[in-house]
Formats: sequence, structure tokens, C-alpha cells
Amino acid sequence: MAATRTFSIIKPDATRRNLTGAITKKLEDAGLRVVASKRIHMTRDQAEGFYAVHKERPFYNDLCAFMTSGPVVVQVLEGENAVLRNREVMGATNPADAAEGTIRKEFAESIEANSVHGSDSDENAKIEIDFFFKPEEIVG
Ligand code: IDP
Ligand code: MG
Repeated sequence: MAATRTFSIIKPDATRRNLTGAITKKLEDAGLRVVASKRIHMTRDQAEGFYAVHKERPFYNDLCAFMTSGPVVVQVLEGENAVLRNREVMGATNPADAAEGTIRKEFAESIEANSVHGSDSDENAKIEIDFFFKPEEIVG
């Protein structure tokens, strides 16, 4: 099967605790390859645009505040079945429900500060990659 791509964010709770390398190692050990990566401080506009699908959810404002509270690392990951593979290694949204060995089980602080984002479909992966990366920034 051909490799596909997904989009990942290492969130502010994780960069604050210097976990960029530890989380990236988990992604790599899961068979994913980092083909683009940059550390940025998201603007409020970027956070609101990125999470627009959650606009009506009660946690939307807090989530946008959290995602702009410190640096994040946005990444493009490549591998077989990349979206699903990444969702598996991330673990459940709420770390209390996350399986052993997953990133969120090991590192997340709370349902909000849950250390990583990962696209939930191939279609959204493309939209999210395009939101943060120019084609020439991705080197497979
Ligand atoms: P996902 O990140 O596992 O795909 P989503 O439902 O897409 O989960 O939610 C996006 C992000 O919003 C979560 O990763 C988390 O940071 C935050 N979030 C989700 N549900 C809650 C909640 O009930 N309270 C606070 N924050 C939440
Ligand atoms: Mg989601």
C-alpha cells in the first residue's frame, strides 16, 4: 500500500515540558516519518480558523486560548495508513480513556491539554497540511 500523509501538532503543554523529542520518537516508532516540521506560536486567528469545526462546542474559546498559550510544533507525517496509524499512537482524546503505550496516556495533562493533535480523515489531513505548510516545505 502506498504511503499517505497526516497532520500533527505537538501542543503547548508538551513543548512547555520539553517533550518534543519524546513525542516525535513515539511517532517514529509507530512507523511514521516526519517529512515537515516547524515550531511556531499560533496566532489567535490561526487557532480559531484551524478549530472552526468546533466553533459551537463549549470548549472552543478555552481551546483557542490554550493553543496560543505557548509554542507548538506543526508536523506532516508520512507512512502507511498515516491518519489511522497516528490516531492509534495518539490515544483517546481524554487521557483517562487512552490505552497503555499511547502518547496521551503517557504525556497528556487533561482532556484539553492532551499533548497532540492528529487529523481524523485523509480529507481533513490535506486541509490541515495546507493550512500550515507550503508544498516546498514538505520534503518526503
Ligand atoms: P481529538 O483531538 O482527539 O481529535 P476533538 O474532539 O477533535 O479531539 O477535540 C479537539 C481538541 O479539543 C481536543 O484534542 C482537546 O484539546 C479539546 N477538547 C475536546 N473535548 C474537550 C472537552 O470536553 N473539554 C475541553 N477540551 C476538549
Ligand atoms: Mg479532532
